[in-house]
Amino acid sequence: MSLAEKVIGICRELALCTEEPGRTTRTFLSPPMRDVHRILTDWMSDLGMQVSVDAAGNLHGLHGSPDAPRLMIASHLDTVPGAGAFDGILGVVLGIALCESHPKLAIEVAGFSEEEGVRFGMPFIGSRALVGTLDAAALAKYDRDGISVEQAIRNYGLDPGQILNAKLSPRVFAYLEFHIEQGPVLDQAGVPLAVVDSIVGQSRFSLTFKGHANHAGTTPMHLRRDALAAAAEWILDVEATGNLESGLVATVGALTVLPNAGNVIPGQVRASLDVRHASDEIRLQSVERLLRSAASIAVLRDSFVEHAELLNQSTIAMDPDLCKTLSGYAPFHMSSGAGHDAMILAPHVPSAMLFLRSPGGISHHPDEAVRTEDVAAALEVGQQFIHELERQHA
Ligand code: HGY
Ligand code: MN
Ligand code: MN
Repeated sequence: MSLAEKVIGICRELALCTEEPGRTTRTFLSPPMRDVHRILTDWMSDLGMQVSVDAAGNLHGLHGSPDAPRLMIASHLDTVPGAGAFDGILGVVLGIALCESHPKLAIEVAGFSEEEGVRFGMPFIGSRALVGTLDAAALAKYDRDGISVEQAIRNYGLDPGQILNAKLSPRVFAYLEFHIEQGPVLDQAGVPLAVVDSIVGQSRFSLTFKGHANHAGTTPMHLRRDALAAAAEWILDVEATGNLESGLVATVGALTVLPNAGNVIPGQVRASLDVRHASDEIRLQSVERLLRSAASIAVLRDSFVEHAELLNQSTIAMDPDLCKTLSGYAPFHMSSGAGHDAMILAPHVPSAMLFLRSPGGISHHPDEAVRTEDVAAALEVGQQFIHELERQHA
């Protein structure tokens, strides 16, 4: 079996570590994360790597001397509900696979505990802990079962009081993240790999529309304060707004309807909002417009709407020197519409990303895939990149 085939096999094995039998769903420090940690820890230990888990639940493996300058190769271990087998995890598995080729450079592989933002609505918990931006407010956020981030860390057997010690080692001089593209660009261009120049900024909000629950059979239409009808009118405005600017995307992906019964007029609806654009100005203007439209729709329907900001992440450029080095081996460049941990690390350490082609442009879906030859190409580029960094740091 080739190393590329081994990488794909391990990703598919880890996809079976799930909260939901029959589909891949793995959120922040949920029970299947223990199996992922065990499988990767066994592999890294066999390679002689020093393995640890920090207070934010990030898995770390160090190959080489603890005192040597080190390259971090990382991505996330969590998934969206009904995920594919490669989003996030491929970047961690490729990092460990590159340690199999006995690099002289010290390499720290990290598997971040949570990037998608599924459990708490707030993304990047693992990498934000590493760069010290996971504050008390973030630790206090709770999931739909009323469990806080802090309690989830405790439930996993870790000490949230040590979060401040879960910091990026000062010995890390560069960060590299391999990730599937998750879109159609490379597939349509017939290109296996791409260097990522920048990652577009994203805003995430939770909006709560509050009307009045009532009997669906006895309440005349003109006397209703239907929170779901208000949210539905706003969601169409979200779609219309996304169509106003090229490169703008605006999505409502999650809805919670209360009391969620067919014969009750919805009294309350919580809706997610995800807005992204390469220009922070256009993104923030679009968000403002959508918050205003939600408020005016609510007023006209004699209802209320509240909003909570969950993320305001600027567009982030990757490190030009690292990108230039990578381009020597993978000439195709593109920006990323998907968010990645690299955008959290980039303000703190020179960072680079290498995309692998997503056949059919499919992701956040069980049909997500990679080609064996593209994984082999990524391993080849990774080895050349490491050798060049070894030469620069010799
Ligand atoms: O949502 C994203 O951009 C990424 O998949 N976390
Ligand atoms: Mn994802
Ligand atoms: Mn991802």
